[in-house]
Amino acid sequence: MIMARKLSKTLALVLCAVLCLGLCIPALAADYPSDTNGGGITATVTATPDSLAAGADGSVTVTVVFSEAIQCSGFNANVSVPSGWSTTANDVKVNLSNDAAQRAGYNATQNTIAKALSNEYGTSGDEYALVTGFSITYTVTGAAAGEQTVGLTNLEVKKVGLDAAYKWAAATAAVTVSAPPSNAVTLETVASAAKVKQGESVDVTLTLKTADILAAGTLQFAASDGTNSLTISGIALNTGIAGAVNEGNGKISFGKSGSTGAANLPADTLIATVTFATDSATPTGTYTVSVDVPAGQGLYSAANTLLAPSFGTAAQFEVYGLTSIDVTTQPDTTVYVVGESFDPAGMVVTATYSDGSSEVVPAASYTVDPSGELTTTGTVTVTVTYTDGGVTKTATFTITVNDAPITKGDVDGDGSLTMQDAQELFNYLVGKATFTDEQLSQADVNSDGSVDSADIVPLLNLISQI
Ligand SMILES: [Ca+2]
Ligand SMILES: [Ca+2]
Repeated sequence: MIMARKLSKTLALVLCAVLCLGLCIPALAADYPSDTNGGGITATVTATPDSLAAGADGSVTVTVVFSEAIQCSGFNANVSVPSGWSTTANDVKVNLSNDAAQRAGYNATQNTIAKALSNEYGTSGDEYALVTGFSITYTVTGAAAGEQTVGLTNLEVKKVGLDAAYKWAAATAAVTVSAPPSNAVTLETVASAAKVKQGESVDVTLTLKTADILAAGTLQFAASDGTNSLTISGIALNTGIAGAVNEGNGKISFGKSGSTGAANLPADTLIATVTFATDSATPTGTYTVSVDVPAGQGLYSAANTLLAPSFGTAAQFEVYGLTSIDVTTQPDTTVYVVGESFDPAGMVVTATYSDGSSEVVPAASYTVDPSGELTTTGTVTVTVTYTDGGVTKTATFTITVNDAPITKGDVDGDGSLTMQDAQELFNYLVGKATFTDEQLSQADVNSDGSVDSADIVPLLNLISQI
């Protein structure tokens, strides 16, 4: 009893609060949704696909799904149909949770849907239709570029038993139609290498991107660093291009005289491979490839319509070259005796390029001067020469070349060959002097094992060479 009293008291308070709110805010007292946002029921709209290629034919299906099934007696709405798109009565359908079939109800001419469901589903209780959403199938022919709005506007779903409806100003989705118009052609170039050493060549391929078929045209190729243009050493045309003419100076023409269907190149076709040449005089730097339609010329489709060319990202490549060489490791031997030959063993020569790169030069690739027997004594400059890409650079370093030690003829042992040595030999031969073993070794100039008169002429010859 006590609990019942408390419950009655609580109910009374709640009723009082509801009445007060109803008096203060009459709108909340309405027992049906009258706003245009579905009265709290959300409508999720999906378009599939949500994008199309301009000019394309196809279909787009739009589905409207309510966040909860609405027990209703009927509905009406406008169907948003973009220009050029179309639907028929059977393309717009209502989805019902209590009926596997979809119900059509559409006035295709007026782009409206309206349907009284109560006639079909009875007028009371669970017999009423439970609407879960709608579906619309559009037929698209030659889609126009731009963003198109599809779906339902001013949608009203009538609630059973009430002279009111759930309303949505729009239950629509956007379909983007984006692609080059059919009369556009994009020319894309790709370089075979990002870097080209002076003296080398680079191939650049040109690919056509278009929805049309290319039948005729004239194109002008170039590669420039902004000041200097490279020489074009060759153009290889797609074998599918009929009547193609290499006009020289980087210009090609095909399908001449406006003849339609001369080339009939489909989209994404490789048009040409252009070879740009460089030499040792080519300025280093970044070169950008351009492909232009010469003034007064054009590109034509198979239908002989003039195409509007645009150009994708232009190919770029860097021309670089030899800037210097350095002896980064000295040779193992830097001191020689006259008559010996310079030996580069152990020497490392490094080449540096304009792009900042460097590499060790193979020993077989550079030359050294002097080569052969060293004939000059003292400090001798050695020059290393290397040529790459037609560019020649040198590096120098020094070696020391000493006199050969005297092994014969220094009879008096003073470290040099003079007439005094001949005098000493003469004195020995006539018995006026005696020699030590070292003197005897030096005096045996002809190396025959004895010191005698046969050593005189060879000794005089040695002295005369000094
Ligand atoms: Ca001497
Ligand atoms: Ca001798």
